[in-house]
Amino acid sequence: MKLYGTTTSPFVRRVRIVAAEVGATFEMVNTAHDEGQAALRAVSPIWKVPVAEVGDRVLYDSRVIIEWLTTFHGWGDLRAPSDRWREANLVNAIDGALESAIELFYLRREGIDVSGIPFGQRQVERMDAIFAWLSSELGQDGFGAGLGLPEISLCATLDWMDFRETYPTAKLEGAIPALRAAYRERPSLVETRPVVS
Ligand SMILES: N[C@@H](CCC(=O)N[C@@H](CS)C(=O)NCC(=O)O)C(=O)O
Repeated sequence: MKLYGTTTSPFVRRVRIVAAEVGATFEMVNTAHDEGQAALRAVSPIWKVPVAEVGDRVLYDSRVIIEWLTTFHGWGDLRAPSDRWREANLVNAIDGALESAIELFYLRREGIDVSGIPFGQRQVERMDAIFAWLSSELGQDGFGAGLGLPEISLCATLDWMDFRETYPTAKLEGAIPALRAAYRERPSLVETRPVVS
């Protein structure tokens, strides 16, 4: 498999974590630089990462790539979803928070003071609301027993928020920091921590 992406993207990281967990190997095309970006644009009209190339098939979107990985490699030591609709809701909510943070990051990079505009405040309030709901969904075992896609997605989101300073995750209390602490040293998470490359 050829994986187009960066070593900072939280969506790419989900795929890298699942690949490590299920024992799938891939060759990475770094899209942070001009050459990789041109290669990405040649295979995807969406211009977002991750994108995977498997044989003559091209897969867009982290969820689709993860579905491909688990379909052809199994779930390894990961938790397969027992209630796929609930897990989809959890991942959708996590994506909602992450997309808000990414929008703020891009705007800030353009020099816009996001804290001073209603759009920026709405994103922060949305992230607060999502994390409050996720906290209420978390039990002693996470969202279920073992490491599943919602846990991977949430840990990757929070690590990226810290890395890019897009949301003050230190203010989160209770079940969310406990979940992070439980998986912080898992090899697949350690090996994929965000770094600029
Ligand atoms: N729904 C997509 C989201 C992917 C996404 O937003 N990727 C970001 C990087 S974290 C990106 O490539 N952004 C480039 C852009 O917006 O121009 C997925 O799950 O793969």
